[in-house]
Order: sequence, then C-alpha cells, then structure tokens
Amino acid sequence: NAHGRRISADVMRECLKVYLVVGSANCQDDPLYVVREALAGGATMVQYREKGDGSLTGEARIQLGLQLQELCREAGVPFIINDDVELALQLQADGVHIGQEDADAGWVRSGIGGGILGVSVHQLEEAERAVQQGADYLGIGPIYPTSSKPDAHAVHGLQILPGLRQAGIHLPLVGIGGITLERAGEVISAGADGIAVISAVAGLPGDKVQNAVQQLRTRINRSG
Ligand code: TZP
Ligand code: MG
Repeated sequence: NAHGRRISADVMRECLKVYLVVGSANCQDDPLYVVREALAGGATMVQYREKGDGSLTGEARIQLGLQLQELCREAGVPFIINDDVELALQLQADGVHIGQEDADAGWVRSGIGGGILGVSVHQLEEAERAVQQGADYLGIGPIYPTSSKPDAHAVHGLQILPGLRQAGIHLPLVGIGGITLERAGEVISAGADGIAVISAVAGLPGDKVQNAVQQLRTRINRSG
C-alpha cells in the first residue's frame, strides 16, 4: 500500500478497536515487553509516540521504532508513527497520525501514498477538512481528563462523538484520553469504533498488560 492502495473503512474500524499508543516514557516496563504482551492480548493497532520527559532521540528512537515495528509485523497489526512523517517514511511504517499542530494532512497524504492517515480533530470543521484531505480515521479527544498529554485540548466528554456522527461524519473514529476498562464500553456506545489508550495499558506492570488488553477487547465487542 506504499503504492497507493488505501485501507478500507471496514478494515480500519477493526484496527481501531484497541489501539495502543506508546512510547518509552509511558511504559512502566520495557516497551518491547509491554508491546509484545499487548499484542498477545489482542491489541489491534500500535502507534509509536516517542515524546515527553526522557524520551529517546536520534538513533535510539529509530532502533526502538524498528523493534516495535517488527513485533507488530509478526502479529499482523498495523504500526503507525505519531507526528513524524519522515520517520514513518524511513521505517516504511504502515501509517502516520497527526494533530492539528502538525503537518498539513493533505501534504502528508501525498507523501505516504496509500498508507494509513489518522488525524486528531476537535470540532466539526476540522473533521470535515480531515475527511477531504484523505484521512482514514479521526482521533477524538481527550474524551476524559488525561495526565499522559500535558498540552491536551480541553476535555470533550462523550457528547462530541454523537455530535460528529449526527453531523454526517462517517469516517472511522477512535476515542482517546483517560479511557479505562470501566469507560471503554460507553465510548463505543457513544459512536466511536474503538479506543486509543496509553496509561490503561502501558502504565501497567508488564505482566498485567496481556490480560488488560483482553478485557478491553471483550468490553468493546460487547458494546459495538
Ligand atoms: N491525545 C489526546 S489525549 C492523549 C493523546 C495522545 C493521551 C491519552 O493517554 P491516556 O493515558 O490513555 O489518557
Ligand atoms: Mg501531534
């Protein structure tokens, strides 16, 4: 799909179910262990988001990315890069996720061919624009308060999800921000196709990760 073939909306929705967003700064244990366990538990997509205090830079950032990518490849799960289109191209990742402050989505779409493009949006106009620019899914959040993103937008609450659906946004949607096992079901019921989590998975001891992801999947399948 570096040759222009886009992911279908149906496959995209499946990939969004339990979307792990992760960087070394978020992990209580070795990120490779955390991601291996998350994949064993049924994580459906992984985003490499190497930011924040003490995060890796330069060659170390690239090397961790390559190792995480290999785990995803073995599991048959798409591997997405946060923000950095250059890194995504260099690693030949499956896609890129960008926010409103990052590169222009239309420009990223032309750069990545048929790769997966996720865009974070906070209101209808941004959502419509991202759809036009070739996004494959939209990230919506923070739904709840989060301590994983210091510069996060104000909390939206669940209502943004039915709001976007009723306004005619049919693209696959993933909720993010403060989502826990207890809250996963209501995010899906409100209109999201899946949940993206950092701390509810990466913040756990490595030996708890597999079971946590399994439980998230069960909740989501029941609410979908
Ligand atoms: N974007 C909006 S909220 C957020 C990002 C990256 C952080 C989500 O982390 P957590 O720990 O699942 O609240
Ligand atoms: Mg960003």
